[in-house]
Order: sequence, then C-alpha cells, then structure tokens
Amino acid sequence: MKSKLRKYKKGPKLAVLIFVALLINLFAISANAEREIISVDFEQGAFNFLSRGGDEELTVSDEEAHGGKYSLKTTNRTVSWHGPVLEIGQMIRPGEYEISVWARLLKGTPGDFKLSSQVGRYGAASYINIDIVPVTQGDGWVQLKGTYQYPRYASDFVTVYIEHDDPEAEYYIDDLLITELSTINVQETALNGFIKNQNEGTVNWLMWVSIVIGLIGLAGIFITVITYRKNGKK
Ligand SMILES: [Ca+2]
Repeated sequence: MKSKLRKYKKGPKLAVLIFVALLINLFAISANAEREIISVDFEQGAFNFLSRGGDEELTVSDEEAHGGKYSLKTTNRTVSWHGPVLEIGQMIRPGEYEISVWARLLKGTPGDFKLSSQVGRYGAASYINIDIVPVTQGDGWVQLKGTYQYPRYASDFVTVYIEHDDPEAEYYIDDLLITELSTINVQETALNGFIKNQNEGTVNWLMWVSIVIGLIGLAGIFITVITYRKNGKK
C-alpha cells in the first residue's frame, strides 16, 4: 500500500517536470514571434525605394497621401513592370511574411495594380504576385496585401515592387508594411538545417535542444500515463 502511494505521489512531480520541459520547448519554438520589420510612410523621404527600370521618376509628393502628408509618386513609366522597388534581402530571413501597401492611380487605363516580389537576380529569378487589385482612375486608395513564404535561398537578393498593367500609368504608393509572421518551422529547419549545417559546420543548438526537450517531454507523458494505468488496475 505504501509503495503504491509513493508511486502516486511521484506522479504529480513528474507531471510538473514534463510541463516545465514542454514550456521551455514552446518558448524555444515561439522565438519566431510576429514582428514588424519594415514600415515606410514617406514622411521623411523616399526611404530606399528606387525605380525598377531606371527610367521611372520617383518623387515624394504632398499631392496625395494615404496617411500623413506625403506619398511616393511614380511617373515616366514606359513598361508595365516599371515601378517603385525596395530591396529587402538583407532584412528578411527564410520564413513567412505579410506585405501590405496602399496605392492610388493618378493617370492610366483600367488595369491591375500588382504587389510583387522578385527572389534572386535576373537570369535566375522568381517573380511572385503577392496581390493583384483591379483599379480604374478615380478609385482612390486601394490596399494591396498578401503573404509569401521566402525560401532559404532568398537571403541573396529579394525585392518588393508595385507595378500596373498600363505601361504609362502614373500612381502614388504609401504606408508599406512588412511583417515577419514566422520563420521556417522547427521540423523543416531541422531537416534542411541539418544538411546545411553539415556543409557550413555550424549547429543551431537552440533548435536541437528544443527538439530533444520536446521528445523527452512526450516520452515523459507516455511513461506517466502507462504508470497511472498500471497502478489504477492493481
Ligand atoms: Ca504618408
């Protein structure tokens, strides 16, 4: 009887240890919390925006603004892929991002605004439409917003840009916001990271500690359940 009681008393202690282990594991995984990485309102200038084709003229303008007093005006476009572009490769990590920007057509035929991203340099690049919104002149400000998961190789060269179907369309953009929703999840990182780490000789110790603690926690729960069931049957 005494030994049975001792076993029952050990149960809660073990459960607390498992709970703490799982909490630590959860904390390690949730190190990838949502965070705002780029916010541009053009109140202090054009930030690092450039013209994508080189011919477009970008002007910080007080003619229209979605927020504050200024926006970025793009004129002198001659091709539909022309537009304001921002290089973000050095600011992001592989993972999922939400990108939002407001745009307003100043002059142009009805067509689509596109919020796009280029991953990789010309010749080996991917072009992704993150959001497409049809607009006609007089629509006012429209929001372009979407999410995209940048792969591991994306740290090389990544841009976001805003284009319009009409090659000669002129438009404003304002209030760009890029939020990191999560970096690549632990399971995927463990697999890809292991291969990468073999080549680079680096070890993401936090990732492995997290996985090991998680497995110990699961094993602990399993043992506890079995122990309780056995004792209960006696
Ligand atoms: Ca503004």
